[in-house]
Amino acid sequence: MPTYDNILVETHGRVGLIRLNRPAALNALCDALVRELGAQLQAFDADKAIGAIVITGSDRAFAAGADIKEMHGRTNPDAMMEDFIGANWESVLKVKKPVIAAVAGFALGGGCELAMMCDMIFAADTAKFGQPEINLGVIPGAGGTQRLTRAVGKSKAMDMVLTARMMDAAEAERANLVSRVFPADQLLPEVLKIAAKIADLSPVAVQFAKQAVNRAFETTLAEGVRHERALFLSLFGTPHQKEGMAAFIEKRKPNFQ
Ligand code: CO8
Repeated sequence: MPTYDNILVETHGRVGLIRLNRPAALNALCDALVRELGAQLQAFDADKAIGAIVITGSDRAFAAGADIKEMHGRTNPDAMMEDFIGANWESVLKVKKPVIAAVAGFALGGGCELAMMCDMIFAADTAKFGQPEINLGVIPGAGGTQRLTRAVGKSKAMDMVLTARMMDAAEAERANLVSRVFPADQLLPEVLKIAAKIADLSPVAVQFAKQAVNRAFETTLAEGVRHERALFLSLFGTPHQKEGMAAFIEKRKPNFQ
């Protein structure tokens, strides 16, 4: 397993786990961390032994945002030329396998945006989500105004982005920002179980399912349904469809690997 300065990497069976690991800065997403995260996501995506990926932080923080100390001195031309929000920040979006965020503690600013780029968010009952950039004289810059609005609706998104208030786990679940909430000590074991279940399914069907759901955010209903239909039909050309349906009929567990 590669070693990095700002993340820890583990495998649990077919699940790849990435722990954000800058405890002294509440996992603030400095350039080096974001680069390392991108590199490991790419490595897990390319690894046939991995079927799903989990990103988590510590009990105290998933990530408290982009690194304010690193951003503070940046000028506009520097920021434009370095493309500091570009390729690495969006590396999660390029992953074909499911990426799950397991959030305990603070998920603020870029930390909340990173979680929202994942395919699902599971939260500990200690989780706190927020887009507090307005307090710093800026606004969210890695998709926060768009993904939060699509997840929780306009009024709540405006409330969060304009007042910088944090949303706790219970509110985040009610508002559909997160899919399930677990007691803090159960979060990682439960998320690893969910990820392991997904990782044992047909990798092609899982990839297509992820692609089809994501298309719902990008296109019209009619085009999205056409896209879904094309993916659905193409799965009938895979051995996984034969295996999945045969296993049902023969009353046994399918073997997709
Ligand atoms: N950046 C850098 N350091 C941080 C950050 C951060 N975002 N958050 C916390 N830290 C550091 C603190 O400076 C402190 O370090 P030190 O001990 O050296 O002073 C350490 O982490 C512990 O933090 P606190 O002492 O503040 O801990 P508290 O428990 O008192 O407070 C909070 C916790 C409420 C989370 C508080 O730390 C806080 O408000 N943090 C900043 C949250 C924030 O504003 N996030 C948004 C940042 S901007 C952003 O994310 C833009 C995203 C754009 C994406 C694309 C750009 C690359």
